[in-house]
Amino acid sequence: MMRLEFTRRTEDEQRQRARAFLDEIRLRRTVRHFSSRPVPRDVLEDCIAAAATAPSGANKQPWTFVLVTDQALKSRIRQAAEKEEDAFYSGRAGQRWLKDLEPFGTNSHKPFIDVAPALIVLFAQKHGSEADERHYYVNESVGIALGFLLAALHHAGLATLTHTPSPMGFLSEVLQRPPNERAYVLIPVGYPADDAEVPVISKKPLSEVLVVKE
Ligand code: IYR
Repeated sequence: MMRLEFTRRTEDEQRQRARAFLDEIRLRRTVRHFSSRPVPRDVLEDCIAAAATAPSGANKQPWTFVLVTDQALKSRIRQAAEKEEDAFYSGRAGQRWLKDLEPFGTNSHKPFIDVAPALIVLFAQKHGSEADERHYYVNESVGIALGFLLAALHHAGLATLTHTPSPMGFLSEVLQRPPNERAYVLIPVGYPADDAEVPVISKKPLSEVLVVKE
């Protein structure tokens, strides 16, 4: 064991920082219209390093981040994703799901995959590279790392989209990942296009999502 490093803050500081974070994260939007303007590699690496500080079951860190900026590779990924999405939108999803997606105006056309300057593909590791190394709470752990990553990228000034073409098996193939890994999410990263639009949505008020017992 070692001594904890912890920054103690006054309640006023806590209030100020909590509100500042809220004001900032509130402005994060899922972006589907990207500019092709390149993004600095060191910024992406710092954001991925921030994500990789996430807590995980038994600190197994059951994740791999694949950063793709190669144009040909992005195009292959787009092509494979659109093939799956064609099947999704033309039947696999079912009526109900398609109805729920209507407000977002999504379809099987996924230009953001090869227009965005970078893709981060997050893989979850079912177990370690040797099958006898167990991983625990893999979904929870990778979900937390994803949350850190989205917050870090937004904080740095970059736009993101959490894209989950389904199924995502093709990503293992195209990106040559080992069998203990499965794609968890595909994240286009970059700057919004000048004319980017987003759907009009709202978040539930705190009173609907918070239950206090005191
Ligand atoms: N993967 C599809 C469908 C889709 C599903 C949900 I749930 C969304 O919130 C958004 C899209 C697509 O990316 O179009």
